[in-house]
Amino acid sequence: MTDLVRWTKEQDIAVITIDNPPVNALSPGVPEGIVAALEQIQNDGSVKAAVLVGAGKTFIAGADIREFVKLTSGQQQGDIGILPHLLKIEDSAKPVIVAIHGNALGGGLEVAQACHYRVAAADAQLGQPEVNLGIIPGAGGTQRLPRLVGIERAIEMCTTGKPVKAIEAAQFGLIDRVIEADLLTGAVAFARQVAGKPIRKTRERNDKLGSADSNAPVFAAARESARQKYRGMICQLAAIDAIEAATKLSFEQGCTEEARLFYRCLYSDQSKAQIHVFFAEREVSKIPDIPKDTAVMPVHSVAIVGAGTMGGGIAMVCANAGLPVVVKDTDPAALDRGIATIEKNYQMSVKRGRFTQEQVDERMRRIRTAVDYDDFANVDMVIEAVFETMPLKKQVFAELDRVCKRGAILASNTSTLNIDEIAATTSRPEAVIGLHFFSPANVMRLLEIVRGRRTAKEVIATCMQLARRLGKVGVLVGNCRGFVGNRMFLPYIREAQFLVEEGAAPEAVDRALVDWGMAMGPLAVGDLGGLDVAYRIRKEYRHLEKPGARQPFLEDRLVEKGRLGQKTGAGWYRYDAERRASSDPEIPAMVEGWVRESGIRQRPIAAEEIVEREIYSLVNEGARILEEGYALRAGDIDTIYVNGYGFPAYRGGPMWYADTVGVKQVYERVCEFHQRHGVLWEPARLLKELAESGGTFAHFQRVAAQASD
Ligand code: T1G
Repeated sequence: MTDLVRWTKEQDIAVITIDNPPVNALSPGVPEGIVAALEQIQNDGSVKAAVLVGAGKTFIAGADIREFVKLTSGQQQGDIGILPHLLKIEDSAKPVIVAIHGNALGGGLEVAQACHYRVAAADAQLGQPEVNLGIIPGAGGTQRLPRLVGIERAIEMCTTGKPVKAIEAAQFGLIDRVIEADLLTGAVAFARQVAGKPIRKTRERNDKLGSADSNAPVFAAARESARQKYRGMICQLAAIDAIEAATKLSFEQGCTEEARLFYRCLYSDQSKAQIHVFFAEREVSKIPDIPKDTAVMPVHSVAIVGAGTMGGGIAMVCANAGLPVVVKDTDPAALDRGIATIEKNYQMSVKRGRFTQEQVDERMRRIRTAVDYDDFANVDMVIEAVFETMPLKKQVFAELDRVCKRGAILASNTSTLNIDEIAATTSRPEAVIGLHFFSPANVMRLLEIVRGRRTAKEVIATCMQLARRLGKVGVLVGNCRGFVGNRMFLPYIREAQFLVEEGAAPEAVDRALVDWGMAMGPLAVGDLGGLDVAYRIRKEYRHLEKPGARQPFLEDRLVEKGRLGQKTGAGWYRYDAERRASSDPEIPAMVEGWVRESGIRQRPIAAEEIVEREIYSLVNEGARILEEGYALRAGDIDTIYVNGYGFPAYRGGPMWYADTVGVKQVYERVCEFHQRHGVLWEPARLLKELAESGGTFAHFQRVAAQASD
């Protein structure tokens, strides 16, 4: 018995319990504890079989990822060392039945595969999510899983990383029985039924491994699809290689090949970046001056002002989380359009199998509409999502201040406007906060939570918790222009225009970033969001630009020609009725004419320079945001960019990427750009400091500059 693993007896059945909160990770001592318990059980003649369970809310959620960081950072030598313990479980003379509740992920599912039988609660989830960390299963999962479920299912589970529900897993043989009633009682009863029967070891089952001829096209198709779906990533292809090894080699040789592929992935920059993203996404909820026990206000009802694209998406997010929501719009026609869009989006989700029709009906019943504030008096939270102008926002917040109960949270979905200025129109600035959703709000995981100068800690704590309830990654940011995400995005899309002015074709700019890993090129993103949006922001804030700063002009010209992007069928690209993009032969001619007028001399620009100028513009502005205290950690910025701006997780986010390249190298390039392109490339003080001190962004942390008064 160790303090991580204990066992008890239910008459003739032993129950081995893993107790390593919060997620029963396979930390050092856990695999050893299971094996030690089994050895004692072998010697206890009164025991016929053993059931393996997890204490708390879940079974094993995988290997302890922190141990990987110790290995790859050189703090620790050796290997993860789980596989030998699983062989001992499998070699138990008495049947071992795993009983799964919550999650059996990664090493947790590998433990289950090494057991002789698997039972689970109906809502349990089973998966091999290692690719989300840039690795592959490393404890025999690529060898045992195909033996249990066949190669195609194994490939799908290991390359998508998506978990499956126990009921589905039972249908394809991964689970032997779904227990509807009490799991432990059901598992012990099941163990009694199988006790004494011949034991089947998973590693000896080869009936589902197919033949070289039948497998070859499956592996070829899987590799082709992985190359397209996971552009630039190595782990999915490595997982396919390991599963193929299972069909060609003995179990032992297959495990050796799996280990070789596993460590190659683990020590790759891609995996280090993805593991950084994993922990950064969990770190964002830790706010230095807001302790974990800060009071959280009840949020049982939400009202939304504005039934446009954002208002409708936010209503869906709330309804999906079980919250009753009222959507108000002054214009009944806008309300009808808003509801129609919500219904259309839900029908798409039904088509894609995300929701059943019953679930959609349930959600639609939670959404009510209103043309006045009558229903706002008792709501716990209001989210304003009206047109992005300050006068309108101020008018709405003055009205909310009049009609909403004391204690209600008043939030704005503004993406650029000053939260303090909005809050100042109310008698309760401490209740005002920014909740910046990203479009489409019902899809994008990111939520920027904007702290105003007077926002109360309880309001912030409540919104951080609400973000999790809404299935969002909530990141706390300071109240500066464009907050964090959009403030960094401004120099990024500006630099894209400068690159075209200087001679790069629009397609070349976008292709360079997409080939590098971005989900979409900066110019195509402009077309998606509408070139008029950035045009209006540029105009509104031109007076705040640095004196003598170069101004981009191409998008202004496009907008003035009515080319607003996808919504007008033309922007940087031309779009057909299905909004598919194609190059527009008119663009090179127009650009050439406008550039000639400007006197800018054009030159060939390599993809490498395009990527550096784009990504380093993010890093430089990110450094400024950190030094000014508008973001708490570099990891927060990385979490924002990976979840809100299509930044590849396998590059870790802009700040992590800068550390990977080397802050000194980034700084030197930024200085060169400063020389060549002027004041907009002035290096951030923090970038300079870290470059000169040999520091990294990963360790830079600063308490939010704005402590509430
Ligand atoms: N290792 C270490 N810490 C972990 C962990 C893990 N596997 N999983 C979670 N945590 C910590 C997390 O950092 C947080 O800490 C706390 O637990 C709660 O997590 C050998 C190679 C299970 C679905 O990829 O997906 O096995 O911030 O906030 O929302 O082949 O955690 O409180 O200090 O996420 O309820 C494969 C990773 C590993 C699953 C629960 N397993 N975990 O979600 O809680 S590789 C995974 C999750 C592997 C083998 C291979 C989720 C969860 P803190 P949380 P949650």
